[in-house]
Amino acid sequence: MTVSADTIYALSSGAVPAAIGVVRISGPKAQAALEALVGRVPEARRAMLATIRDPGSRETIDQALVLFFAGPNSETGEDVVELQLHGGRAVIAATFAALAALPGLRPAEPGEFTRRGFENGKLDLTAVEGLADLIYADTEAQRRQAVRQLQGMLGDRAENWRLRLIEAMALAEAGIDFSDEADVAADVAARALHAARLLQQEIAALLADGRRGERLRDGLVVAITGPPNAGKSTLLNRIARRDVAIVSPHAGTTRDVIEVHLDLEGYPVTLLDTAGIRETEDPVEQEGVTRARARAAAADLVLWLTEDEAVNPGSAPDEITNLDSAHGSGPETWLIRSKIDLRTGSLAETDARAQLRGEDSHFYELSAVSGEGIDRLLADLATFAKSALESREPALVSRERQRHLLEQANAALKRAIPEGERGREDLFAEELRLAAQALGRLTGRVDVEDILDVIFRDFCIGK
Ligand SMILES: Nc1nc2c(ncn2[C@@H]2O[C@H](COP(=O)(O)OP(=O)(O)OP(=O)(O)O)[C@@H](O)[C@H]2O)c(=O)[nH]1
Ligand SMILES: [Mg+2]
Repeated sequence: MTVSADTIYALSSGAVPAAIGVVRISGPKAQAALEALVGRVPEARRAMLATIRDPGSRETIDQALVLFFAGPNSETGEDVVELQLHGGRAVIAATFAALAALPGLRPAEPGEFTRRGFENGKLDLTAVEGLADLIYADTEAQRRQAVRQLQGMLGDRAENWRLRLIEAMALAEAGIDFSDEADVAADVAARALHAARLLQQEIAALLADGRRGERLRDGLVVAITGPPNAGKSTLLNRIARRDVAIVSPHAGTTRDVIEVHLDLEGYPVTLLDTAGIRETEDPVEQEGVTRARARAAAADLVLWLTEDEAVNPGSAPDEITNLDSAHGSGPETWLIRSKIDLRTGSLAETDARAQLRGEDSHFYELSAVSGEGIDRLLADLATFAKSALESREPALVSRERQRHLLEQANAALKRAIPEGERGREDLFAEELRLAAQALGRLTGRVDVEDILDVIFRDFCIGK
């Protein structure tokens, strides 16, 4: 266990003023700090109502609920004090001033509490990442995924693989040692090879998840594109239920890409409004069109919006085809006919045509002004997001860092297997070592100093 010399403190609850402000103190002087503020220390893990006083002036700062957690049974693994104060600015400021005056105490850096927890073996790196994701989760599906990570679903599996790899390495090395006794050598080598094959299959299976975890963490991207004036910005505003984008009868209003984050039945979707696609002399609009095309090509789904009544699901407009062919297989595209409130024909007729087409076809007719047809689009978007992000097996990989290390382990195992088959035990063992090292980095067991800063940087102070 690492014992830091410094004792750290921070406001761990949200912005003040608030009903309650939680100040946490962690480190070797935590207990002494509590004694200085309160005069006594409650039984560990028992809440106590106490008067918080400035240790210098003895002036009362606040009445608070205080808790003491004796290390190593605490979140950081060190002695931890929690003060549940009234969440007023002056209360927190006076408490901080009192703490700062005590020897050996200093304000915490962002993520420092969690970092101490990691260094003291309270949670592995994948769980730390899960904790960060949990704090930033916007939707139910993201929360569920973050909780899985925090609970160690990926970390435990990686650690299990790493231990099995170490066993296989030991077998391979035993094979080298027993090379005089051919039977023994052949037997242990075969066992090591079998273990490596199994591990490689398991890691490859985990990686073959269509990047669902990463997509869930980042949110699916849905781009609204189409000719100028089709009503793209009006549709975005309607779905966002606020005036995010400027709407005007002037063709070529939108230039920048505008993003709105949606929670569709628990699934995160980023909806993009883009510049209307057309040939133009205006250099600013040209840049807008370039950006629109680029973002649409990289999206998970494109909504092609047009008021052109001649366009129908059978005849995809050229622009869609261009969008697709530019990137081989482009994103799935749904065709939407806008402004149906302006149409002279009756809506009953529209409904009848929708019936004929059947519910599967992704062709929509709607009015962003009257709201007609929006519900069906939103329902289908939610279904799309659900099927893209969810499957029976929850995805365990949620970040590029994790995928990269698992791919390294997988690649090392793939190189190891043919070496093992050729009886080159030393090369076989070396590749297994590399695979184990990659898995060790995933959970933070080895060689992690360089990546720690990157991970903890994203945390807030007090976490
Ligand atoms: N009647 C009616 N008018 C609409 C509808 N949607 C948009 N409009 C009008 O059409 C005009 C253009 O709407 P925008 O939302 O700015 O169109 P856009 O596709 O974002 O246009 P650009 O940004 O220029 O590409 C505005 O005058 C809107 O009020 C609709 O469903 N019904
Ligand atoms: Mg617009």
